[in-house]
Amino acid sequence: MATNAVRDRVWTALDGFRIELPSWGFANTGTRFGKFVQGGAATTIEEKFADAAQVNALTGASPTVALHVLWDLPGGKADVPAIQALEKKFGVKSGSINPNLFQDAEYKYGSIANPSAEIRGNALAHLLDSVEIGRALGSQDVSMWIADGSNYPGTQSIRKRIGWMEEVLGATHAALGEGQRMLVEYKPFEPAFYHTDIADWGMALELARRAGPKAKVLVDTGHHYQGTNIEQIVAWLLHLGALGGFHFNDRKYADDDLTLGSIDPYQVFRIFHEILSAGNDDQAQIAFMIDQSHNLKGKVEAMVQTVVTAQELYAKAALVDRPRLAELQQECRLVEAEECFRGAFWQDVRPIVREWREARGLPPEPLKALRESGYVEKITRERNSQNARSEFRYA
Ligand code: LRH
Ligand code: MN
Repeated sequence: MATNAVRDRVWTALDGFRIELPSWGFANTGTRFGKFVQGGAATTIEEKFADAAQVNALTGASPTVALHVLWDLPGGKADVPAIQALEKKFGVKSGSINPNLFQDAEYKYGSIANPSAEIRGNALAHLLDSVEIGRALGSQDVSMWIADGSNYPGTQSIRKRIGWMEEVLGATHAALGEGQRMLVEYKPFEPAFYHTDIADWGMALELARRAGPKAKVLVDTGHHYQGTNIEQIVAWLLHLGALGGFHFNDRKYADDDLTLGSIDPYQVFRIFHEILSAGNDDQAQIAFMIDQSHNLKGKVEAMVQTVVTAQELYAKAALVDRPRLAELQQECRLVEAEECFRGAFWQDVRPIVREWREARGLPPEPLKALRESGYVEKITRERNSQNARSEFRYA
């Protein structure tokens, strides 16, 4: 039976834990080799808000949904009133605004790093639209992933492209309004396979710093080479006051976008420990977001499972006796320190988390509640014909 102290620490942690859902996580996605269409997948922004609201109602931890501009606001700023109506209807707010600078044909050789000043201008225009949309929706973050890069040595000037990116990111930063931030996401490769212009945390950090004080770094857990110590990067970014947020997912090999904690839950625990070891002010600045694509798992089910797993891993990290650990670390009492640290990870917090849910008027078992709600069957009936029409061909 958990002591009151343990229970209080877990409950306090869960009361403050929020994680944002990606609208695209509810839509039919796939790999370049295939897309397995699900009858209940969301194809409209209304359906994405409805699914996000369902996940929030079951978990109590996901009141915002991240939007990808060209996928969710194809009309740009003109779509803002419709989004605001959906926010009211479903009780979930728009979260981070994600520009799309990776799908238009003109961005074949890059967007903000493209040799063509005209194309860089078009990319800047899209970023400024995204800032405008964020301001109109009252969202804090414009979260940008730049897919730019090249596939063959010698085919692009890496140095010139750095300068071009700085110009565009500086102009974007200048347009940010009160309370707005821009998050710079890095990724080592894909879709570019020789060089990627923003490939690691150092490049993202320097570009953010040069853009200005409202620019921070976004850590997508799937965007690291094998063997990279991600929590060390997190510690550095916290130390530098440059950590803006996370895209959580999991991977065995590359940017697999699998569900959080499905491959390496201890990794997420170690990241949460670095966050919880930071001061409260720092913690408040850090946006927790999910960025996954559910090709095989049911999309709403996978999202509920992900939020529940994140809550449980955050609760475990909250159980680390940090003052004791600091003592043991200071005295280099290695095994005791490791047992103090890892011991929290071994703790089964699920009974305490269930109690917390009941105390907060939430279903004790969100996944079971989802199944019993018949929600997935309902949306599958409603959306099947729409999804049956979508076809995918690689070549
Ligand atoms: C790129 C990425 C980025 C999103 C996309 C859906 O791999 O992580 O954050 O724009 O996934
Ligand atoms: Mn991402």
